[in-house]
Amino acid sequence: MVFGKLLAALKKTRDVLTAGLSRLFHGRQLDAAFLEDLEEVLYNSDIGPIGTEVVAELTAAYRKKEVRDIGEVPAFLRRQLLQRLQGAAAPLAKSAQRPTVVLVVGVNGAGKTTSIAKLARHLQQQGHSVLLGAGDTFRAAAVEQLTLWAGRLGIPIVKQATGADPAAVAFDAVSAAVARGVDYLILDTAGRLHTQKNLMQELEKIVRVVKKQVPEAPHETLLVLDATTGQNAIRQASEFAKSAPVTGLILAKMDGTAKGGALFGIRSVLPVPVKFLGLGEGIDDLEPFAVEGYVDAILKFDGAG
Ligand SMILES: Nc1nc2c(ncn2[C@@H]2O[C@H](COP(=O)(O)OP(=O)(O)OP(=O)(O)O)[C@@H](O)[C@H]2O)c(=O)[nH]1
Ligand SMILES: [Mg+2]
Repeated sequence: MVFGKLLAALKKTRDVLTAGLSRLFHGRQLDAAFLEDLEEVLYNSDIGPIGTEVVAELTAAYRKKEVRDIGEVPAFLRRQLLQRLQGAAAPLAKSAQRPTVVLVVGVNGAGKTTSIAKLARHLQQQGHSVLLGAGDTFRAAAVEQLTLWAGRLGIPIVKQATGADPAAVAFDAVSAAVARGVDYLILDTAGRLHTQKNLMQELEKIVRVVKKQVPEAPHETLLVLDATTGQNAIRQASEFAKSAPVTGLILAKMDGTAKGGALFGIRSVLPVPVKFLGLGEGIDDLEPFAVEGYVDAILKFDGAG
């Protein structure tokens, strides 16, 4: 019931979008006034500027009489959203040579460590061996948190004391991953340093050190964004896009937020694939992103048609 979980997790996002749409469709016909109202509903849902674009497309199609009836609108919207997410899904990289190094970045509290645990579990279930690197040496208890997850999953972890140089941890972790021949090394990082600039410099240093042993690593740099923060997540995406070579996104906390539509805005500032969605705090609450599943989960509604 993979789809069932996604559908349940995205309920709030779907509700804001579909409640407005259902009201709008009731007893209306396709005309200029309807199009205006539709734009407003879409704009107020967190899909933002994409809504305006989609309505412009619909207006053009309406003028050309390609779309005549209000009953055709839901399918039109669905097609438009799917189109805008073309190429948005991609599987996690898998290097031909072990290990595949996955660096996980993001601001504090975004959901990095939890997502790492879930990702480790996901990879484990696919039959891969995994090693974790506790690169968040900044926050006390960060190493403990990851160690706890590693213990539960029975996955080895490379760590040093709080305050250690994260690049040194990364170096050790890559050495261990190479020596043990693990399939995946997942590196945690700190979300907060004294300044955002320091954070970015530290990430650059980690990348340099990782490359000393595995030149093509990290094979993935995944940015974890907290979906509940909506516009803030979009700002973070554009900040990280400037400094770190992000290869993919994990949108955490998609459950319990009405702002799951922020995914569109996030990808408009950082057009990299969405690799996973976080759907809860449990170890199994991570799903590979799939465009159709996502669009259907936010747009499934019982309006006209
Ligand atoms: N509901 C929900 N909560 C989540 C999800 N992912 C993470 N969380 C919660 O978000 C909080 C922060 O998660 P962490 O994984 O510690 O975040 P972090 O980015 O590692 O934070 P720092 O280590 O402080 O930088 C925790 O309470 C998690 O349980 C998710 O997909 N859904
Ligand atoms: Mg953490």
